Amino acid sequence: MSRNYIYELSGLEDGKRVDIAGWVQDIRKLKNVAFLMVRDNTGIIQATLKLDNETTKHMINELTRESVIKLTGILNKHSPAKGGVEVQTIDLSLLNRSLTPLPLGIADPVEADFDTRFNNRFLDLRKPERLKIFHVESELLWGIRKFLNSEHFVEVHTPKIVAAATEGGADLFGVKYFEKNAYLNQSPQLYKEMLMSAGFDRVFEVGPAFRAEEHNTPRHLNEFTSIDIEMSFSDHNDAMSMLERSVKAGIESVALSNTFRDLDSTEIEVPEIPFPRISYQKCIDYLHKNGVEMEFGVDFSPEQLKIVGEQFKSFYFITEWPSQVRAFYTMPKENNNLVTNSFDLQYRDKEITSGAQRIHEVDMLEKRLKEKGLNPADFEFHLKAFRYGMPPHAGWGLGLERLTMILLDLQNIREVSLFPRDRTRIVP
Ligand code: AMO
Repeated sequence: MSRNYIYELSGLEDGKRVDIAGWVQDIRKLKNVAFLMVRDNTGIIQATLKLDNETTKHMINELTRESVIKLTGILNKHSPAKGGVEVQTIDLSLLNRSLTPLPLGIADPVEADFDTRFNNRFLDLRKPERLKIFHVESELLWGIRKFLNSEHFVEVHTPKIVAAATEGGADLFGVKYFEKNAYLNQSPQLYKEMLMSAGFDRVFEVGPAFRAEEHNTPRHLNEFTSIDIEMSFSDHNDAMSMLERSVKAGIESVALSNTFRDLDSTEIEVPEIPFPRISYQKCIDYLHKNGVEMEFGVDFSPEQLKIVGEQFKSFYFITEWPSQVRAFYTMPKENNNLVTNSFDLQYRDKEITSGAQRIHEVDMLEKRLKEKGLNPADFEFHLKAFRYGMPPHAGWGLGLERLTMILLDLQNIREVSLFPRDRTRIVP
């Protein structure tokens, strides 16, 4: 079906014949004329329709809000309607009539409660401000993909049904895999590392990660999208540099994009790199200076991160985490085994990415597995890749929803997930 997108119309000549298609957001009937507000994914426009015959009058009487229509008309650029542009309808077809009443109004000034919105997410997503979130997310990812591609990373797809945990034994969803027990993968960690042994040099993956975390917070989903990289002959500093350049490229891509069409353009600030780096120990010192207790060897609480984050305007790295709070594969620092060559990328109080240089020597890796209470035999398929020539390597995992959330200053991660999976929600 050939048609004009609504965002294009203001750029066309007055008097031009146009075809538009979309949803009827609002209908106002007078005696001899009807005004329809027609919305597509790029904008909204008023269409006028003369009620000068019985067929048209009948059709308008039958028309409900959110019905899908197609119309042909003449563009009027001297309209008293908002924006000064309207379409004077010549031909209107009803493609699909919406039931009434709607479970969720699209243009209602008062926002519905969270459950009503997410139970009717297909309607909730019709709101232009929701659609914009996913345009931003798409553009952000596109920018990061283009950047990684220009840096010679190969995009890969690793299994999501797996036999072993990556990020420690807890928080795993079990699945029945014929006569065996399997899990939904928490992260592509082990597979991206094995690909370093396979000689891929640089890989990235964008895919789902599953975490059976019991808590319900505004920052956690039970299924999220992870952007992962792994790079050979590299350490944590190389990985941090690749990360800040990736984040900058993604945000730049959003800032330069014109895909929002008629939607309000967002004020996106492209961050300057390099991002500041502060060690875990320095964060503790800062907390102590501010009268907040914190022991070495535990993770920061959200309240502690709020205080640490006050020192920075936007992105910063926390480096040199203690080995107690990092996964078994994390490389210890050469002259100080208490800490690791690891980092988190933070945006104020929010964690966006974790990464590290990895252990590439098999004996050390086995030792660390045991220290973490894991059984090396369960990881034999993985350890094998380290016995026959594993290069030094490093990488990171970035939560796409978290990055989108901070970019748009949204307070709940569910807003940036089309159909969020949380502790209580699995439908729709
Ligand atoms: P980590 O477990 O820290 O590290 O996860 C990496 C990033 O993924 C995002 N993230 C989440 N987003 C939403 N909901 C969740 N439940 C959730 N959990 C994590 C965060 C986080 O920073 N294998 C390592 C990465 C690596 O070292 O390469 C890993 O998975 O943005």
